[in-house]
Amino acid sequence: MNTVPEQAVVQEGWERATLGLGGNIGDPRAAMAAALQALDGREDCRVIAVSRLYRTPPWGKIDQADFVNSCAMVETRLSPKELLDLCLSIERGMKRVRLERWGPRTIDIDVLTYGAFQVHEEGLDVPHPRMVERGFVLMPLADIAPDLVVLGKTVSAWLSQADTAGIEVSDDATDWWRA
Ligand code: PH2
Ligand code: MG
Ligand code: MG
Repeated sequence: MNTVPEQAVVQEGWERATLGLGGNIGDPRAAMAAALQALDGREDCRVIAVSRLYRTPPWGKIDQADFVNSCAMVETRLSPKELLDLCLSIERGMKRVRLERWGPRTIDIDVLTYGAFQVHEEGLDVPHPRMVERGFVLMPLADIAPDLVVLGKTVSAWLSQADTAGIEVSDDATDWWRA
């Protein structure tokens, strides 16, 4: 597993953020791989860890196809808002189709955490307010950041209380996103 060593220090001016990725239309694995490559190809953002791939039952609106989900850790010089805007522009560039809230989509990239910061702005809530109750976020996030503290508890502590029924690892590799 490519858990990031806790002692690893982030460079001055950079922050470590986590992202949740998912989709259930088309080829979500290819879409997520392309998104991570786009992030990693920038000089202001690098991907430092990626989880395994998970197949997850739909949450919130259950009459839709299973999702593929993953999480990634990045180091970035972008602000939280700039990172969100970048993720949204990558989604748009991949012609994201999203029909309704919590409904089917080709790709979704959410900013889960940004350093230890709490950000509450128009269109941006970090930590992502629902991440600690979602198995499809916590399981992949625990692959890469089990000891990350989110809203007062570690990711593994949140995971131990979460409903993970039906969630399966669909690819054990962590380099699935590389070309
Ligand atoms: N995303 C949603 C709503 N429901 N369910 C699963 N399993 N995975 C997701 O990524 C997901 C969801 C809204 O972003
Ligand atoms: Mg989402
Ligand atoms: Mg989103």
